[in-house]
Amino acid sequence: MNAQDYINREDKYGAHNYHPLPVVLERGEGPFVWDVDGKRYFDFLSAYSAVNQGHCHPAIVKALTEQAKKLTLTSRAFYNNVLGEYEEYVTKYFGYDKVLPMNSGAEGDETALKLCRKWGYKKKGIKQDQAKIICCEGNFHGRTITIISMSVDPEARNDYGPFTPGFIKIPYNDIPALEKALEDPDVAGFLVEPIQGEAGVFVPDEGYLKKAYDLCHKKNVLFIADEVQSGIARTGKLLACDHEGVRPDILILGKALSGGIMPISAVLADDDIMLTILPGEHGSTFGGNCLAAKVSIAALEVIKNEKLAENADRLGKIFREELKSVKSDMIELVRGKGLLNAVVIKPKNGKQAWDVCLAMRDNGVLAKPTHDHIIRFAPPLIITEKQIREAIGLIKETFKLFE
Ligand code: IF1
Repeated sequence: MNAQDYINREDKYGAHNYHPLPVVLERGEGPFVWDVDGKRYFDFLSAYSAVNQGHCHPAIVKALTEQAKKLTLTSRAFYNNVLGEYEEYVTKYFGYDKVLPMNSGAEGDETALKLCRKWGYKKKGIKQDQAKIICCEGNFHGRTITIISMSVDPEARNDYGPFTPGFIKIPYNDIPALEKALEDPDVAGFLVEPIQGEAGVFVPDEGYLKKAYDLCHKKNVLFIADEVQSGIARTGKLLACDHEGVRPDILILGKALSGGIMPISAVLADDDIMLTILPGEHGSTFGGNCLAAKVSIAALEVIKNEKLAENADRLGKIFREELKSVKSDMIELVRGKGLLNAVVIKPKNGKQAWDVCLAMRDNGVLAKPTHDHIIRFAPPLIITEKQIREAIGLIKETFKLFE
């Protein structure tokens, strides 16, 4: 089979809910992936920041395979000897009393919404079914019906109604709008991405998160951070909220919590909040499974041992500086934090971000456009300075082709 055969097969048997870049990958190692013809690429997507630790990190693969031979899943109907180890590890790692383990990021967000509502009724004293949660325009929190009820993106929402009520949508990066929304006494929480990913790596003004957090606290409203994409060293700190010294009341993690090896998400909170959910009131067959427990510990150890936050911070600065120096009238703007970056593309002679991504692919760098005119650049955080400089060279050459 050649590359086109693989593409045709997916096209024939798979639902058409994606429009992938035409490249067929079969192997990955560190910052690199190889296609079925043996061509090597720098991966500048990292599976949307799930592969922060690099592809097939040996320490994580080892944890996976060792545990896979012993016990993979017990369900939460029984105790096992590794879940508690993970729970202790992850709560101490992020500094919370308790963790609630789930699988996908969307499930993490759903869990946080349920937890917030529970707290609203049991602790804040909101009247039954009246709780509201503030969310931000331009958000991306996943694909479930409740989550897309928060979305303002027609592509994510069209023909999926009716939607879940109880959300107040305000503009992102807008403190006065938040202040106004917080006047409603039925508000239980404010859900926010510290950097908006899907919106095109939109970094809010400095101080936004801190001000938002303080306002929430004044009104006894939970500050809920979706760090599924921005968390776990991606932006140059363990959490993007750390840039402003904000400790979310509820923290949602996913993606890199497993290093991209399997779906693992988690919600972290202190007892006062987390213990409002009682046995039987929430759960998941696979959430907190034995395999995930061991994989996640290994994935988080890699982040610390290999100082990936520091690396992301240092190389991110180089990346932005280098891309800002490119003289191309297709580059409108370079923005981001750590190794979560985006280039806003000005179309030229009918050439769009998609065309740039195709040309980069030919040059050996994989990235994906978002919203037609933005390209996200997010390599695995284990990338070295030498490697990122080589990749930057390839990206620069690509832009030259459009001059
Ligand atoms: C897709 C974007 C990235 C997320 C945040 C929760 C989730 C995500 C902040 C849900 C997921 C994804 C999923 C992927 C595309 C993608 C994405 F372009 F849409 F915005 F990463 F940048 N919170 N993000 O970013 O996590 O349930 O998928 O595990 O195609 O849906 P999930």
